[in-house]
Amino acid sequence: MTGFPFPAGAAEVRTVNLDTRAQAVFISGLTSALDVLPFNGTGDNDSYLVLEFSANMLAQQPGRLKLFTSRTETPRILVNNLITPTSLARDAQTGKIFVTEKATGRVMRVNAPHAVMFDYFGMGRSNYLSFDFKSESIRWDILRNPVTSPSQVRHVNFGLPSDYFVFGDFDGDLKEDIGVWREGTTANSQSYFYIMPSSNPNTFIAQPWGIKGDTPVTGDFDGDGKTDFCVTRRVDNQLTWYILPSSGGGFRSITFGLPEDFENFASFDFNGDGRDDLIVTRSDQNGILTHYIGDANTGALILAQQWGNGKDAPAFVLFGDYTGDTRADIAVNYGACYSNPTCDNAGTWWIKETGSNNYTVTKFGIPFNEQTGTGDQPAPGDYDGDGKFDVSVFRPSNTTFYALGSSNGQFIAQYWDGNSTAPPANLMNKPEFQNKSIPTGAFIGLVITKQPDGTFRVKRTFDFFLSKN
Ligand SMILES: [Ca+2]
Ligand SMILES: [Ca+2]
Ligand SMILES: [Ca+2]
Ligand SMILES: [Ca+2]
Repeated sequence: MTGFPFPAGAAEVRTVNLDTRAQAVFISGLTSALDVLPFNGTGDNDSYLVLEFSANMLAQQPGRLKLFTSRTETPRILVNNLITPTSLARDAQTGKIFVTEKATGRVMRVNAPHAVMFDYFGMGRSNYLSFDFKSESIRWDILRNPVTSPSQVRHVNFGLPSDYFVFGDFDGDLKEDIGVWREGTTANSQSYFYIMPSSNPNTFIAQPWGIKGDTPVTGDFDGDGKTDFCVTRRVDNQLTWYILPSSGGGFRSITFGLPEDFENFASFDFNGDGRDDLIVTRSDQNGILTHYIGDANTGALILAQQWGNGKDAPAFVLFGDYTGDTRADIAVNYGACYSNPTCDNAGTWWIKETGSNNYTVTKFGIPFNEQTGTGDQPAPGDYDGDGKFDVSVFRPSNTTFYALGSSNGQFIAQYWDGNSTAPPANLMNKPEFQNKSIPTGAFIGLVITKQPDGTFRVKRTFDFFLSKN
């Protein structure tokens, strides 16, 4: 390497045409770039790993491993503490990335990167996603984030209104795949995951997995960067998880939790080992919630965390990494209080940081009122693309997503009615544009509410907002 002090932003990845010897800038804005690797090996790539020797040579800062899910957008930083890194390699089977370090003489192993939740375009941010239930099949209406002009959207008819939506990156190309789980019938209990892989959207995968009565759960339990098929089943007074790992090796059955617990549809990694964990939530008679996190290989308890309660207001539980340390945290968003809709807790987000005693409380949006069904619905995701989930809601009354960007606290507002990013004139007088769709966030969490008889009931937000059961 020559060119000390390697000013920030001056390094590039260039393409070279071997026949004409013409060069062109491929990725710019890098600092002391040393190595580049197409993420998917060969073929039509649009994701790249780039290694930087130092983030700032004069300040003796460590090196970084960057992931470009699009070569023109801001990259994700996978590792920022490499000491004199020199080259990288990736094991496609396990998804692991290896980096050599010159000064230390080490080879570092980096966990497989994962798609950002609800990122169907591969831009490293959650997309604005809504569903249209008005026809026989579900229409997925996906608005790319960041929103461009003209906007880039996908409209895909996939799944039936009776299906369960599933979210994940099953083919491991760092883009979410559209998918559903279709429960079997009394006559034929075989159930199926149907997935439209983003790497080959003209086909679909039909994976028989589970039987009638099971619950679909998605997560990357083996840590190879691809979402695995999983269902849970309540048998013999146990809660059993049936996982089909994408890296092969046959299925696993793991016992974790109690039959009366609620497993989250989407799994997250709580200890930062790159594998998603088993998550169940339990309420006591006083409506106090405890979340149990288990290892997906062994079923061993990793964490038991009390957080949130349904005593004064409905409480939405939304797992996700809100602090950006690759470990999932627990957020609880309270709706309007049962007796006093404007009570202090109404509309607050209580976020418990995993691995410390820290938590934050943020008031945001219009509290969801269970009696009237009005107000904001939580819509978790990373909308500003900084690797941290944001406090974010969807407001059905004006079909608008609102988020508080975690990178710098900016207020994000995005109208999206499934067809247009611009609200019609006099929106409030046009009921056909209101309450039109249901946001994604409504599908991945849990909610606890107090019943008229004083008992508490936990439901999946999927069932709660779709008024199932
Ligand atoms: Ca994918
Ligand atoms: Ca996997
Ligand atoms: Ca975290
Ligand atoms: Ca964020």
